Amino acid sequence: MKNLLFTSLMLVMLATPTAAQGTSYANQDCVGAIALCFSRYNVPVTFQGFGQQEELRDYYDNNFNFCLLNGENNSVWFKFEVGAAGTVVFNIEPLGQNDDYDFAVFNVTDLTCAEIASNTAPFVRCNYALTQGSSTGLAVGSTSTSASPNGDAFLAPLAVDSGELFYIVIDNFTNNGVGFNLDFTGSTATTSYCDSLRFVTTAIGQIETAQQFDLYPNPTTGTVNVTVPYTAQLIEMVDISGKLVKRFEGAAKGEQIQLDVASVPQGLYLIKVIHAKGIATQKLQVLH
Ligand SMILES: [Ca+2]
Ligand SMILES: [Ca+2]
Repeated sequence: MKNLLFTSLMLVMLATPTAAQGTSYANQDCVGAIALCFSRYNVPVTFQGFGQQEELRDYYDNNFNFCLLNGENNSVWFKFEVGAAGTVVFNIEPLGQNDDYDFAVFNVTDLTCAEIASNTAPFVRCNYALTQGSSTGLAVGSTSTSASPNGDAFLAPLAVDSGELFYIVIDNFTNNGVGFNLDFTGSTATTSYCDSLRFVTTAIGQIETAQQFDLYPNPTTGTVNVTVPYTAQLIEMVDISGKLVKRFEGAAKGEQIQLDVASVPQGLYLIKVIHAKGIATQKLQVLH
């Protein structure tokens, strides 16, 4: 059935451009991934389309063994950075009986979202099993690391080490999903930080450009001032591997936020401003 659906979808997608319509979420792209802790989450959101960038189709086109044959359909991206080593399990429980969630997990340690987009970040789990209305994920007792449409709903737990960084894309095969629960509570590993679940909407075609906030001085040796001409939900400083260095929750329109980077190692960083219309990013050089 999934293969038939896949074939039909491919024909539709070949016939028409695949740009998503209407509202999407910044979290539908790797760069907007929400950092998770290993607890239980409720995600009552209908994700439609692939966001601003269709990372998975490009990835699939260049990775023969990647299981998500139809690329990125109706997706949302999460990430976790490992605190204490251990195992990771999770359960994606659909809230709707028609929803068939699939997923892939990428090891992005020492890499960035750019390596997923350029097809060089390794995927460590990939599941495309037909699981309409039922759960899928990683579970103790499972041994597979990848599943085709007729494969196992659950794959092997992931053994992770401290400091490693992983991205998870959860993709709904149907386009009218009503959300899911995401439960990591059986994991023995821990995470080093997590975000609140905040799904930032962005109108297609209206994502802000990198120049739309002020960042000075740059390069800097001690502090850097960030001024946003709009209300921002979150300001993040990440290193080039994607690891979070600093975070500032919320900034009013025109407010100047000062980040102290005196204790941050010299190097190149990204300042990400997350706001109602998307994510704006600029490079920051720290010199000492
Ligand atoms: Ca995407
Ligand atoms: Ca599935």
